[in-house]
Amino acid sequence: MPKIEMLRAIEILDSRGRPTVKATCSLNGGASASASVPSGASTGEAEAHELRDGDASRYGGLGCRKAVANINATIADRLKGHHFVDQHALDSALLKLDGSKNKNNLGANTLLAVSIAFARAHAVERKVPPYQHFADMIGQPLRTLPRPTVNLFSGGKHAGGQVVIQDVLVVPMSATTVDESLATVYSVYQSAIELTSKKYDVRALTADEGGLAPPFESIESMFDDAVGAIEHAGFEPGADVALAIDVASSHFFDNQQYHLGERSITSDEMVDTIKAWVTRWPIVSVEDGLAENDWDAWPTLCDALDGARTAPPILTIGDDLLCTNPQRIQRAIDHRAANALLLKVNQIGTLTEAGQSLSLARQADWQVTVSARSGETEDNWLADLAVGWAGNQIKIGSITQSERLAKYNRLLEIEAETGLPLADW
Ligand code: 2PG
Ligand code: MG
Repeated sequence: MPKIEMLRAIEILDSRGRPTVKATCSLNGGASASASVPSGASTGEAEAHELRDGDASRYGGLGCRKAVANINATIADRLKGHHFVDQHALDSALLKLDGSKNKNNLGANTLLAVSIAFARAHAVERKVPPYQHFADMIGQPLRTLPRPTVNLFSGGKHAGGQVVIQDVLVVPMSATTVDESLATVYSVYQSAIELTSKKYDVRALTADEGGLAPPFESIESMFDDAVGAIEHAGFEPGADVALAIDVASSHFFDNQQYHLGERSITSDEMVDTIKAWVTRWPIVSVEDGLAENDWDAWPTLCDALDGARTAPPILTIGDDLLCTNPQRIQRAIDHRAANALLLKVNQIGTLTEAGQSLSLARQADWQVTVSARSGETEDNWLADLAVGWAGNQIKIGSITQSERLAKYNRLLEIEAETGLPLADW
């Protein structure tokens, strides 16, 4: 049974140059491992509390020294020398120490760093790879590798705001391996650079997750350009490479209206708009098509997308809507508000709670996309988690920045090691 010998944390910087937390956990048998936590920009209201120092003179208030001190003092003092039979036991102790509903006391970023560092150290102690340990944690066998959904174009809060929707992603549909998926995405990404730099007469500039962000005239031209890039790369749109979108619509919903550039429309009109998009373009997944608290309209969207196409089926994914929170997921299941979960463990704060979210989604026969955040580190645990928890898809960002590549490269490594098949759409 693992006994915690040492817990230490330091403040490091994420891909936006903002502070975040890295924790190291050592067990008495000598196993030791670290984990760093990511951070979002287009965050949901219902996310667990991310603890920041609030001292405006340092990193504009974004420092994580309090979170680090919470680990080095409060948490280390209480957990050192204690045995934890499994992840659930460790996470329960963390939740008890925090004692608040929303991780307001110690911070979800603080708890997650410890939760994942412990999981990894435990995997080392068990002499199994982290992906195997994650699978054992939820009592499931390894099944498949997650199909990559890769950021091509960016807007919204991750770019200059020229278009309100946040991501247009490409999904290699006919690829049968991670390796082939990434080679496919590379060709599409290169042709998108070529086409958009000519069309908009700008150098290819990238947004927070590496997506291209030329001055698109409209949402529609963003979709047209994505399809153009797929064709120019020699693939058949929809059959070989499809599109997924993160509308991130909570961030342009105000006064019961969706403010789509010059147009302000109602929830019903937003559903009609999205339905028209999926009819016109080969879109197979719509994340946060509606705002996080527009609960009444979500079942209409889910129905509309369900009926829009059967092969391949269109996912109605909840991100801000669900915040990887079991209560919100249960509500969405009860109301048929979505049929897929975007799973981001830092939205909830511990692996155990994220595992509960996963299991609710699975029981409802939902698909699960395991997702990174827009602020990431070079840590690669996300790839192991997505494999261990058999995510149907993985969303990491584009294929250009090292904080993203760390995860893609880890997926390639896991593929070479396990030979697991790629998940079907
Ligand atoms: C999202 C994520 C990742 P952020 O909205 O899905 O793209 O963004 O981490 O900023 O919430
Ligand atoms: Mg999102």
